[in-house]
Amino acid sequence: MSSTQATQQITPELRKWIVAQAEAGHAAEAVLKSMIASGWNEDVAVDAMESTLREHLEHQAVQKGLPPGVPVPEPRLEESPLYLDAGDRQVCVLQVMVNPRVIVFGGLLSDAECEQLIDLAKPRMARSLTVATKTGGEEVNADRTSNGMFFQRGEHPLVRTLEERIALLLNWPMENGEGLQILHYRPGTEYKPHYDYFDPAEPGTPTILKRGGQRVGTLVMYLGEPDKGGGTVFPDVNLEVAPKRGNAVFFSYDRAHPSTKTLHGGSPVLAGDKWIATKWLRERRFE
Ligand code: PD2
Ligand code: ZN
Repeated sequence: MSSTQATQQITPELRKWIVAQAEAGHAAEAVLKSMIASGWNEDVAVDAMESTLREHLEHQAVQKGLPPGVPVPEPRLEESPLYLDAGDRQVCVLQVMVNPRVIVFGGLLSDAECEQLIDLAKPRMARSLTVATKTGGEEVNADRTSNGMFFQRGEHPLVRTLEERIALLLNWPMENGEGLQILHYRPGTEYKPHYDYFDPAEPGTPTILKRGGQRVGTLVMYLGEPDKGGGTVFPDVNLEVAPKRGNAVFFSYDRAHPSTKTLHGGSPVLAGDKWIATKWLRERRFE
């Protein structure tokens, strides 16, 4: 820390001033410039802006009756790297969106890993179940016409390798992840738009949350690409992610609420077969 940083304190008055500037519609860049012009150290100013506006947004959300936000998985993107170190692999950052928090990765898995995962899953595929929030059990869901299976965490060396890679990439403990789920979509099948967090209003949700808390993030990895259709869509922001083999889409949600804009679905597959692996991340250790 430089001597200026050590001596410049972020006072309550400064925080109030930052909020007032934002509410008056001044762009963050302009506010930062004027802070630096009046003698604030740039790092202190950036820090003050970020923390003040984050706290302000959180305060407003809770005042509006939203559940409080919780920490979520977040890759280390501060310096806008083209590649992220995921231990045994450098993963490309293809696209980044702030709200909703959506990140598209390239080359998370090799073609051989995708094929091996499909081969391991094939003998165990059954019509996909979703968690039944009414009861806390599992049920066949008409909105999800794919076939699927779950791997236990760490059940195979490849599964373990991927889990370690994902934990490093997303900066989130491996123990907080559910077991990998594999889904197979044939032509005509889809996964209608939904939220991945458990609906707090459903009676079965408290039981589900005892095991690891809420889901706070989803990583959908594309293992087998269809010829047409099958993109992952985010209807609130009109975003569609192409289901390219080896690539993945990550999104996080810090509260179980539509304000996260994480409504998403798997578009109908029009030709060919689509295979994905989904990793859901929980707040806490999932055992
Ligand atoms: O297959 C997809 O693209 C998709 C879409 C929505 C997967 C999931 N949700 C999921 O596994 O949660
Ligand atoms: Zn989903």
